[in-house]
Amino acid sequence: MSFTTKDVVLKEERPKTLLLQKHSDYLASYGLNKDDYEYCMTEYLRMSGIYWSLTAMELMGQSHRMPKEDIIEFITSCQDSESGGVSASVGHDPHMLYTLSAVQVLAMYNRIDAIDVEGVVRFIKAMQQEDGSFFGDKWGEVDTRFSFCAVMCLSLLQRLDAIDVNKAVDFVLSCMNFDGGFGSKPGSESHAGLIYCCVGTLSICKRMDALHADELAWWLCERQLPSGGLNGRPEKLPDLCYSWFTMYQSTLTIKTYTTQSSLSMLNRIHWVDKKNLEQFILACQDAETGGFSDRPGDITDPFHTLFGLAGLSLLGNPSIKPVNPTYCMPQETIDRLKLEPQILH
Ligand code: GRG
Ligand code: ZN
Repeated sequence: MSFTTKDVVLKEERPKTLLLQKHSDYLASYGLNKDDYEYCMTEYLRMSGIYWSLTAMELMGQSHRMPKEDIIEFITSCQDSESGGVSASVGHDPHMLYTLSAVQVLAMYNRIDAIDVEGVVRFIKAMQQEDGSFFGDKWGEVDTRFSFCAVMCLSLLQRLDAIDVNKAVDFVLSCMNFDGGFGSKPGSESHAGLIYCCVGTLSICKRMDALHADELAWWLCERQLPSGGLNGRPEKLPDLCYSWFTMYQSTLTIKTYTTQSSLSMLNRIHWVDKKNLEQFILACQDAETGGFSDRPGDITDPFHTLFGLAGLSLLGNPSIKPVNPTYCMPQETIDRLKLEPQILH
């Protein structure tokens, strides 16, 4: 019996430099033709699409190319006056994911006044359950993603006091696995995206002490494949977005290793090879259309474009503005709001 590693091979003719102008043009023209097939098919996540595009543009110093007033008006029209939640698009059901995206966008624009803040707080508060978990919407799906949406959104509104934070933390901790990672609910498999959500929740609630940093760092290091890319869980293909979701934990937890006593373990696994990861991210650019895709050669989209740029920012690329690892928003916005998510030193 043989074991094969699922991975990709980077071609010699791949993009090796950062094509900033191309990405700015790509995002500026995205959605200009409302009849585009892809644009129509993504209506159900429009609000998050605006967050991904605007954040990417902000990180490139290009947000003036986005239609600010139209975006703010769209957000206002997506708030449901009854529940207070925000939907992905006009006439859709309000949901935690889109409520967060709306608040993130308004926070970047410094225009929180454009929505009914008390309504948002009421919506999020109503989603919290007795065990501390959160529903995504009135239909009752529970997921640690929604815990993260709740605390991030309320912290941006300076209203964390509206929910039971201790219970929210307890629920997230009940989703921790033997490997130090986290899943979507108690007993669910560890996944890099959900680890980001759970560690992010602990970071905002200043409870990073509760992490099992040793086990977590080991699991995260093992996500890097020979191509330099990272997968979201064992035996899966690498995907650019996980460079963000995993790199994030690296900045929060693995730093501890390099400065403290567990160097021996790090030396065996060499956590993430930054040079290789950078090459993988750059290879996910499309030199013709602009934008980044999940893997080299695939079709680009705003989601992977944000995480490509944010990942390069975390790797220290000087032509991209610093990104906050917890909020995935420009550090300058987080500083303006005087937010101080916890980071392990
Ligand atoms: C503010 C950046 C930011 C995010 C808000 C929505 C959200 C909070 C985080 C999403 C985290 C995430 C990507 C979770 C992944 C969920 C999951 C279990 C995906 C599995 O999908 P598959 O099976 O992918 O298609 P893999 O790569 O595992 O094959
Ligand atoms: Zn992806």
